[in-house]
Amino acid sequence: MGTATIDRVSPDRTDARPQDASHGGGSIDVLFAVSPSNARSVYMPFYFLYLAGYVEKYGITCEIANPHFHTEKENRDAILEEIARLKPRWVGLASFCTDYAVVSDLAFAIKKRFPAVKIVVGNAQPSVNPADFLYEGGPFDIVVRGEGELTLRDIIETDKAGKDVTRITGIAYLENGKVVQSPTRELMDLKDCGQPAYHKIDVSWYAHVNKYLLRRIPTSCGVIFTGRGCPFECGFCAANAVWQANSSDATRAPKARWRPLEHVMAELHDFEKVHRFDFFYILDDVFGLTEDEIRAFCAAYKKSGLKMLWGAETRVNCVRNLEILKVMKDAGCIQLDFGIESGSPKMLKIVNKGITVDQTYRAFELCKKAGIRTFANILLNLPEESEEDLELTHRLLEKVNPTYVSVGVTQPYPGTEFYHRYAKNIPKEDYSKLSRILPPEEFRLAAHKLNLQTLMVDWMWRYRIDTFFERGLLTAPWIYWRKIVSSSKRLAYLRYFLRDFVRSPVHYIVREYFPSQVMDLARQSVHSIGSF
Ligand code: B12
Ligand code: SF4
Repeated sequence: MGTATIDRVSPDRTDARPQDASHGGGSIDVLFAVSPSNARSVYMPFYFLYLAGYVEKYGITCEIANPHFHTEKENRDAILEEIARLKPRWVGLASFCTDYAVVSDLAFAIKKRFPAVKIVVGNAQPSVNPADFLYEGGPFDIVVRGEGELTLRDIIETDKAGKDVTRITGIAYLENGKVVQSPTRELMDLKDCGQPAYHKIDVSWYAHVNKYLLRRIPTSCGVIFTGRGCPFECGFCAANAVWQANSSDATRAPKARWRPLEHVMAELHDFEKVHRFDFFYILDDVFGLTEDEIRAFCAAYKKSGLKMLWGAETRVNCVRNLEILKVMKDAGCIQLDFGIESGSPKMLKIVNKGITVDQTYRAFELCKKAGIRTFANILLNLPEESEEDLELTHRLLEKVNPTYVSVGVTQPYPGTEFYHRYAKNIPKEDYSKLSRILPPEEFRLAAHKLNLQTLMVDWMWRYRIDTFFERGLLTAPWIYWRKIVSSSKRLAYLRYFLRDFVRSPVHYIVREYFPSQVMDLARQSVHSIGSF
């Protein structure tokens, strides 16, 4: 711990001023900079934590600029100051499609002020469409496609040795005005991956109580990955495109890999003993692809003696029987999140979800029997969706009665099957419109004519707030309360409950008596959902 990071410029901390160059002030190899639009996300920048953890093992010096100011401008300025202070040779940026404009603006600002700094960009959007980042006069020097650890290390070591970085596999670059992609790099063995570099950020900032991680119940919660990749191919998801961008087409490298359990347990140990999290959430693309994986994880966790409660993201076809759910519950699992998407068999087929409505019934019934909370993710605006399809989803939800429902509006993100099939070429200038909260009509996939924004708000209210009080709290199991009472952060929890106690009735009254204002409320909250 203790390395100076830009977390020190968080406005919420009393020692919140940038450091001067007194720590040495020399240049470092790479500074990773979190997108100014993600500065207040409850999710840590996992991509940079993994990259930093890996390259550091090989003597590459790096830091993570992770400011937490409220405005994008403040965050951008803080990052620029951090570059001035640390003088990195490379700056690493990460971009989704939705923050493409923000990340591009940051890159231009970096190049303008520090023309000698080289910029490497990775993550979902550069992986699925490197050309968005490589054009004449553009600020990005190299795109890393897919899994980044091996490629980034190669880039920095090759560059340091004064050799030609364009020979490296897994990248894209601009040559004579044309985008050139080098051969795809093999996926790494996750035992070489090592631990995320938590010492590079202020983890305590992420340990604040919030209800967005273990969804809808207030927790101080760490997020962990036990593996990478997913063998399914849902039409709305670019996960395969991201990870396959790194696998050889000829060998069809395995799409799902697991970290060694001892690495996972060591990370969980630090979650509880060092960072004082009370809960953790497994954010694998799909947790529990095989029953063996679940059993091994639960056995190792029980053996570790750690006491955090946890939840995970999985699929209804991975919930195979009551016995395996009991094993999970016995190991501290309190909630499972499922992408059930729709109650219409026709929609499930179009989505290529690989699940049936019956499997959803069964999975929810088994969870209920086992006493595990259920979180159902629903998608509206699926291709060719009719009002009858929506009705079937209502019926499914009424029947399975999830503990909590989350509703999203399908968007044709680049890299997805839906993008190729329905969206064709969305100009990169329009990526920021790909919003699931306030979806624009131009990305309508549904056949019905219902207004997408109103539909979204209607469903959100119908399933999210049923009562005068935050439903998440009312449905929390007793082991949750036991955990809260025994937590060293019990006062922080109390403050959070009191805040929700006041907020929820206010939201309820607004919904009941000021329906036309509800849309405005949704508009205003779009940037704060899932943020501190
Ligand atoms: C977890 C997750 C989230 C989390 C956390 C995000 C976070 N902090 O990373 C939350 C819930 C916040 C989230 C939100 C959204 N997400 Co999301 N998310 C994911 C998910 C499931 C896993 C990402 C992850 O953390 N993987 C583990 C880490 C270690 O891997 P990684 O991030 O890919 O990083 C590796 C490589 O990409 C590469 N790399 C990444 N960055 C960099 C940078 C450099 C310099 C280098 C060299 C390499 C590199 O190296 C890393 C290590 O190998 C992916 C699906 C998937 N499986 O990829 C979707 C995914 C990335 N999300 C997606 C989308 C669309 C969104 C939203 C826009 C959805 C929405 N409208 O609300 C928002 C955008 C929020 C934002 N502006 O940041 C899309 C992206 C599509 C696209 N073309 O951009 C994906 C692919 C899923 C999908 N629907 O298709 N997401
Ligand atoms: S939505 Fe989940 S199950 Fe479907 S392809 Fe993406 S990661 Fe895999």
